[in-house]
Amino acid sequence: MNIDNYDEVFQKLDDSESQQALSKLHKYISEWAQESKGVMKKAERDRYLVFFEHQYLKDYINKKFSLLEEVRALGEELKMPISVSIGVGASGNIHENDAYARAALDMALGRGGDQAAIKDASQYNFYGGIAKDYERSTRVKTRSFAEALKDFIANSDKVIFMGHQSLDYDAFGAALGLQRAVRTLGKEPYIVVDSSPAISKMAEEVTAIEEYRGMLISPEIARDIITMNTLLVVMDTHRPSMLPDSDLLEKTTKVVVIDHHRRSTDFISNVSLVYHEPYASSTCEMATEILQYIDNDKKITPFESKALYTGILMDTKNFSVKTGVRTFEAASYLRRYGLNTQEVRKLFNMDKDAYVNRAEIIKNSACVADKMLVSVCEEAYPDMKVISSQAADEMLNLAGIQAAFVIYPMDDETYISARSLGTINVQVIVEKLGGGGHATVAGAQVASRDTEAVLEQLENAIQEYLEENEKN
Ligand SMILES: [Mn+2]
Repeated sequence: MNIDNYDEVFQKLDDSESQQALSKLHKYISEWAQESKGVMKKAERDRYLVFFEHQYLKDYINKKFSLLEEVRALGEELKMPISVSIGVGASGNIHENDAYARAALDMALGRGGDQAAIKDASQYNFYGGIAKDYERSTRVKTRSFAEALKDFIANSDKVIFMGHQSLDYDAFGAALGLQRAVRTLGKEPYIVVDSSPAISKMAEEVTAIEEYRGMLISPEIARDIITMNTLLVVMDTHRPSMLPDSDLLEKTTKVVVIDHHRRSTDFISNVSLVYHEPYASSTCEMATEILQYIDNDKKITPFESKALYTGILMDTKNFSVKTGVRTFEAASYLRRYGLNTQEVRKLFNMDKDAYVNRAEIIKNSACVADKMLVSVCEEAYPDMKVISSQAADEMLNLAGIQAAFVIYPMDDETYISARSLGTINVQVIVEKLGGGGHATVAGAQVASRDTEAVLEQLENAIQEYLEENEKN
């Protein structure tokens, strides 16, 4: 069990307040352990170990790990982001359960904390996960990651950046920013691009810049030039299934992951270095911070600052969600290095047909539950992936709407685009249909062409989600 945000919280409280809060926490945890006649040990200042018999696990599950709620209430009382994360190992022997519990706790923390994860020999199950991702003000992690990344770059023959499939401005912008550090350190950078329409305008601009000649490559070319000594930087995802070419992971010994999505159960396995911050607004925010710690004499260009800024803008919906102090600090750094915000606006101009189609999707939406809209499309419009996510985003501007879903057919499957303002966790909802993402931006691909059937599955998932969160 981990007390989340320990340093943040206890730095801000005065001595007597923090003593009181700690003893309350200790009491809650000890009472919780007694429910199963278990044993509790404080392992570190922010870590507890609890041992209990397997027969009591179902009671904890039935009560939805009531400790989470109690601690959250204490946090609200103190106006501090106090929460606990619980990792449970079950079904193995004591040795195996220890390892499962640690893995489960990592998973709970990677998903943003304030939740319980249970791991047994075959799977993970999650409970809770309501608190928002709180921003941490300490940058120790960023600095040490930047140092390590610099070493990796300097000791590799070249660097290949790879974002997720259907590359977006966040993945692409972060790669365009970080390739500057690679050049400064005297190595050749490459960026793997697919034919994603979402980034085509910026990709055109890249091809027109002399210095970038040959930098954008297809997955096929990446396979050709990668060696065991090439650094492969995976951006804006940590799931092998999301990559345009996951075989590349096997072709080098050096894989780095930079991502801000909540952790899902499939994490790239052979990573050398991970920078995973679910509280960060965007990969571009993380990349901007990293650049500040890789001491460049040669700073980023105005074009690169635009690319980074565009990713931040996309993922925060114009600085309205997941935007923290560090997001604005990153933006102000970019402005200092030549960001031209009017240039950014041109990237978002859209043609009339696309605009009309998007409006059509919004027009056809209906309430699927309180504060939630869903629009089902029988046919996909051109550039459907982009238009559907824009439509879902746009629906959040409607009064009283907290979450929006767009369902549409794509090849032999049905896709769901899900967006939320934050109070409804759409990640948890689409996970029930095999999807993923994070609390405010998520999606799923269902192996069925029957959009009505998928709508029904989504309705059930929403119902289940609402029942799970009834108390809150
Ligand atoms: Mn992103």
